[in-house]
Amino acid sequence: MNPAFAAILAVSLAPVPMEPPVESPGRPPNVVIMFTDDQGYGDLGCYGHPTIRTPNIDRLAAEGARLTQFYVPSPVCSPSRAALLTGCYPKRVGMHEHVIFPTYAHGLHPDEDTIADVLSRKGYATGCFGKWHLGHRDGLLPTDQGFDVFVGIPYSNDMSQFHRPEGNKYTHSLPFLHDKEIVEWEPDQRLLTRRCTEATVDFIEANAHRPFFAYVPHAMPHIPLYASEDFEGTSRRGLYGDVIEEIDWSMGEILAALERHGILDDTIVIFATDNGPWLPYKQDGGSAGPLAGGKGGNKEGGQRVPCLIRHPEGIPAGLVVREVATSMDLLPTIGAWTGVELDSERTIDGHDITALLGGERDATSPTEAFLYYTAHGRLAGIRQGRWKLMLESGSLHDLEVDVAEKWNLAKEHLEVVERLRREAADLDAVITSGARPVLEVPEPLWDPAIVVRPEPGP
Ligand SMILES: [Ca+2]
Repeated sequence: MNPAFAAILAVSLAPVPMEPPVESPGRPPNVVIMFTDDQGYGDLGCYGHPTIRTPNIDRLAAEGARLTQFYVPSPVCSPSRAALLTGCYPKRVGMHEHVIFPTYAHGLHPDEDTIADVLSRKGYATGCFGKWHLGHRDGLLPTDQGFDVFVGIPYSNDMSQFHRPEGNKYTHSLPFLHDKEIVEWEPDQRLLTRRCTEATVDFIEANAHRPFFAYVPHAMPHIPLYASEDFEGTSRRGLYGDVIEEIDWSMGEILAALERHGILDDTIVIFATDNGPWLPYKQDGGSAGPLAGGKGGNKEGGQRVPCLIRHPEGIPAGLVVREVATSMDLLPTIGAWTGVELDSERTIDGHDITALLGGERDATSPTEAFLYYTAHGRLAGIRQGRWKLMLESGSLHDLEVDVAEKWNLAKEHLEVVERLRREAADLDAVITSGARPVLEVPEPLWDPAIVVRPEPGP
């Protein structure tokens, strides 16, 4: 065992000062959201992967809900993250036009109400541990968006001249941040999952006596893939599987920390991913299981992702939700479960899905229609009920029957095509007319062209 890991293990095995579980009846539940990067619908044991082992994440399915038709409203990182945190279509918050690159000056407007903002107002401790990717200038970082603390990287792990296997267009180095301070350039990416897990566990330990929100957007399995030496070479699915199994270890560490403090059942634990697998990277990309397509596209594999939610007070164990739900629903649903009031003046697109998750018989999705937007924010399609219409190709699929989108039924259902075309245009027009601006920040926090060479690895 390497000495660094031995030291970490020693710390994690050291007796934890046990505070008695807080049993004050009015205490709202804690919230943990793990949101991984570019992990496909098929990349978990509980979603049918034949060789990747994910017992800790699968535990959420056994003890909570597994959603089979859960969507993110963009097939790429930044818009998807904006939607998760604000409960809005990316277009409504101006974040629909692709991802934020290191030279960009804009980001999610700090006036938007993120999950961290609303929980913070209710007295929650809030922390973000992983990859942010919603703006990296002063005023746009996690600590400007409702988080008390941030540990991680400001954008994708490939956004560095040292870290892209092919097609590298970057000229600078990747920073690792604590709040807004650069603590390191070119962090050892083999340790990213572990470091962000340890920071999350430390945060839980420090805040176990009060309500908290931990947002854990792991940088992995976005390429380039890295696992720590304890995981590299240990899975049957190659490096990609090693990375997923380390993410599963991370979930195990977090669940164990909650159990140590007697607060697991007082915590809403959510696992989801920001978009589908990055297929051009072949074995370094994941699997969308039975779905067609992947990251960057509007086929189901790009936008339908795994989602598991454990919250014994609100969800019966082993529930499978087959209705449509979206990442935009998490903010209003968490609001309902925690008793946090959302700003009634602010329009959001997500819906409270506590009834669906409560396993109520015949509960149906409150999402009347779901709009698909391209990676660059153009309206691409609509789902309503069983039907999915893609606007440009005019193809119509019955997703209840044809999950792989193989059979175009447009000719047989011309009236459905016409109706969906109108509805998509109308809904998009409403979002566009109510859209709110991003914030541009003229001054960078660090020189975007800076190059700091990584330390040679051991
Ligand atoms: Ca992503």
